[in-house]
Amino acid sequence: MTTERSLILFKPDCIQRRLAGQLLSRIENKGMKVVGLKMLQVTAELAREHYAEHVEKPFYPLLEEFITAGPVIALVVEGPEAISVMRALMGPTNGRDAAPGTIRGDYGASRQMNLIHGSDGPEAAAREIDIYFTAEELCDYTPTLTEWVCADDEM
Ligand code: 3AN
Repeated sequence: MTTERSLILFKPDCIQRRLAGQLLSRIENKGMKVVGLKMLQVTAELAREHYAEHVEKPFYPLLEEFITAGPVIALVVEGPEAISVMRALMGPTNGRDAAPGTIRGDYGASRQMNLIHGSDGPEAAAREIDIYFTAEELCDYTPTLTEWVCADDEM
């Protein structure tokens, strides 16, 4: 099993709707380890870097307007297969397709205002973590409950 890191964003709709605490609880309850966390304002330049694959697409201007419309909270989450675990916890991009029980399924019904971003693969995770965090901002620690959350051969 691979221990992975994923870059998570609580998007401006999440912050404005005061849902950050509820989303963080879901991540913690799942057994993921938060190794980085900060609030920031995404600039147009940062948005273009993060969403490089979408910059030329027709919907990009609206996406940039949304992601820069208010502060976000960026997190780095670590755990066994953290990337796919987080994507399952979030649900699919469009909240209307997201099953109840997922974050997007429980809190929204929009493709754009879908509350949370998570890296979609190891390369994206490395690139995105590097965009939002310096190495010094990430904490290396072992939560004392680790042995009750995951077996040795799962880490
Ligand atoms: P995710 O948020 O699940 O990582 P991405 O990276 O494919 O999804 O898309 C990021 C954002 O880009 C979406 N939340 C949505 O706002 C916008 N987006 C993606 N695909 C489309 C589309 N086909 N039409 C309009 N907006 C889109």
